[in-house]
Amino acid sequence: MSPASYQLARQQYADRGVDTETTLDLLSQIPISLQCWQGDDVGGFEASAWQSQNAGFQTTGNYPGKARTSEELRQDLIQAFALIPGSHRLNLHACYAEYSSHPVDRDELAIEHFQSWVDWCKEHRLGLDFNPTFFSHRWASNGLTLTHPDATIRTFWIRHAIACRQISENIGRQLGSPTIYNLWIPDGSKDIVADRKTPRLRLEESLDQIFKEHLDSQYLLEAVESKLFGIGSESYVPGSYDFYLGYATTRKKLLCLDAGHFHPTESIADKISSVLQFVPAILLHVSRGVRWDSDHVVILDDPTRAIFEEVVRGNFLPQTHIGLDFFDASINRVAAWIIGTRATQKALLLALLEPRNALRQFEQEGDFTSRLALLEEMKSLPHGAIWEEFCLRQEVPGSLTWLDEVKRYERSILSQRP
Ligand code: RNT
Ligand code: ZN
Repeated sequence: MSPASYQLARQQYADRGVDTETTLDLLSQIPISLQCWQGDDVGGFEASAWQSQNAGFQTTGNYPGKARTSEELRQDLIQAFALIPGSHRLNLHACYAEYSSHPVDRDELAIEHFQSWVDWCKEHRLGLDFNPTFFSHRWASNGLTLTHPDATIRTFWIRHAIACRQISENIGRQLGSPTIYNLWIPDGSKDIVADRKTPRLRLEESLDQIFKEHLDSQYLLEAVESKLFGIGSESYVPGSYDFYLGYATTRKKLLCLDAGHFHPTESIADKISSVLQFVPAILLHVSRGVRWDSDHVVILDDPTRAIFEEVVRGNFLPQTHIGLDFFDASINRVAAWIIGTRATQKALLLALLEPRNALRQFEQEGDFTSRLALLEEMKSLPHGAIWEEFCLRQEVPGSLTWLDEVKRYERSILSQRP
């Protein structure tokens, strides 16, 4: 029996034509892909031979307890998933490979190096998404990969990207749910370039080689991710938004929209209905940039709400894949996952609780006064009670009691990691 607070809230929404029961059902069916890299500050556990400290992005903070091995990362993820309502996915990077005997370089990676992750996902009923890793590697140390002028280096990265496609398809097959493969490269230039054209031509050529072999879209969906700038690529990024919008449109790829990859006042919410007229689907990298692409933990803020309002209002849920992309090393890393995922789900819930039909009708009739009044009215409806009910039905703590569990985990597990 649901608590009285839910019954009252349910009635208030029903009075405005919103059925909270359908809403709760729908919300429970929307998976969020949790980024593995939040658990170890985008480190990965590869053989140190390949690595070089040049991630292309900055993690700040030194909160104790970061995962040092795949086992620890999985243990932390289990704790996070236990306090997040619904059933979700894991988003893995190739630099989280595990070698049984001898380490191989990135262009020789195969499914065996990720089989433990796949088995673990199967055991925990999680979908698994996958990314080639073009950073933290000696051949990415000058910041160039698929646009590198040296064909040897370029082909090394092309081989890596192809290997990752095959791994992704295999994962999708094994788990019976398509793996989202997302390609992002760190390539760019710190200072003014004299030739913006050639690296883009090279990128197009590299991508076409990578995607040449046809793989089954029943098991594999492929996205490309643009960026405005990065640390060390302030002046020029060949894989810009315009570049990938054109690429995804002409090659029928998914477009990845990372909330932190645009001008600070530019919102990805408005892009959704435009790009979905031309690309088959989108991948969201839900993130929170503070003044720059800082990858702060996602919270229930206006930009995040606007993204999901657009997704729901346009009926775009079937064409929208939701992944998180933030990494904060200054707070408890498990709590960061939980806060960011729950905030994303709350933004979805608020969007689903909108009286869409009424709003649309006001708009069609030109009654913009009523439209604005209703939108404002909805903000003070008791959505907290609906969220609590959602958590209750999904058997996770609704209120802040989840934090007590994380604190216990911190005392017994995280604080034991030197
Ligand atoms: C980098 C991109 C990319 C990465 C992950 C680790 O700016 O946002 O998505 O954050 O692949
Ligand atoms: Zn991203």
